[in-house]
Amino acid sequence: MEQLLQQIEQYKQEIAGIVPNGADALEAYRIRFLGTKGIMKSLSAEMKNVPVEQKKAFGQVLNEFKQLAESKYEDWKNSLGSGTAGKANAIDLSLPGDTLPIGTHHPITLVRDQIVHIFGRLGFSVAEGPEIEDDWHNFTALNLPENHPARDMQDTFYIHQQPDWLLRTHTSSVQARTMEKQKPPIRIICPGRVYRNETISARAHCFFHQTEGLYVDENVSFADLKQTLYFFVQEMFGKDVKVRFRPSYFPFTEPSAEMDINCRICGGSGCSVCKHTGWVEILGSGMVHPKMLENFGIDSNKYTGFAFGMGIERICQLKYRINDLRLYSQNDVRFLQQFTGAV
Ligand code: 2U9
Repeated sequence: MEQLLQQIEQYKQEIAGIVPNGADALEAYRIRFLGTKGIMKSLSAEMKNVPVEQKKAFGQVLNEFKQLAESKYEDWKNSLGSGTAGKANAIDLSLPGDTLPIGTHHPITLVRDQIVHIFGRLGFSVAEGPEIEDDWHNFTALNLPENHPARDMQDTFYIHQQPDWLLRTHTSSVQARTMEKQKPPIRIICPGRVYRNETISARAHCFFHQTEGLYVDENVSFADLKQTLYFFVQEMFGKDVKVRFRPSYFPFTEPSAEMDINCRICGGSGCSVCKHTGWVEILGSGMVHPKMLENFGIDSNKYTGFAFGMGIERICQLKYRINDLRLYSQNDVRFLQQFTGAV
């Protein structure tokens, strides 16, 4: 009993010394003194240990203390509505709202939209397809039968439970799906994310973005391919851009060619991006292999076509001088905030 009275006296002094401030402190006070596991509750629980003859006196002290703690709480609460502490917490609905920071477009989105826009002006429409593909659409239908060495060019992520399924290694599967259901003329571009089993570094990533294109009609020629791609780079990089085509190999096209442009970083004088050659490769292309047209029931005597593929990150690198592929997926706001404006 002695001890309890002493304790209550201490609490009273503590309460008397409290200077009321913000709502958070008030709530902390309420929990400490008046809460379901608070001081008041535990003092009341002591009643059972007090000798019978002292119960009445202890009850009175406790009651008095309870009233003191409660009135402190009420006064404090009321003061929040009017005093300085209250003003700090009160909401003034007449004030203008906080402006939220405006987001920016990801550079990959900016460049993809620009590519779509440029080819859109030439009559290409966007086609899309699944990122989880089957072996047929990603490889076999594209002239890459099982054991074909070119399959090794693209280390593939296979789905464990379903070995026939994989993460697409290129968006060529979208062209395959389009040729399956649509007859010529076909004029599409296929932007999208692709996956390859690569160790992540500044120069390689296990996913990146491509835009591929396909044009199949009567009388489509290599000259059409060259002019289309020349128009594209002029629109993307400026009229002064220079191009060159080099013979290459892709299983889906014959003949095939890679296209270089003069280095946008150093202007041709030599830098690490162009490996001091003055030229950078930006895309692969070629005339659609007749066998591929036949795979999809398109008469290769009547129709011809061209196709191309490019990495969006590569175009971004040249436009914005982004030299580390990891920056695209780290989502560091300091990086992302640098890209403003719509296309
Ligand atoms: C069909 C017919 C033709 C797609 C093509 C390329 C050339 C090419 C790569 C360049 C760099 C992609 O980002 S990259 O790895 N692509 O060079 N792609 S022709 O040709 C097709 C595809 C599908 C039915």
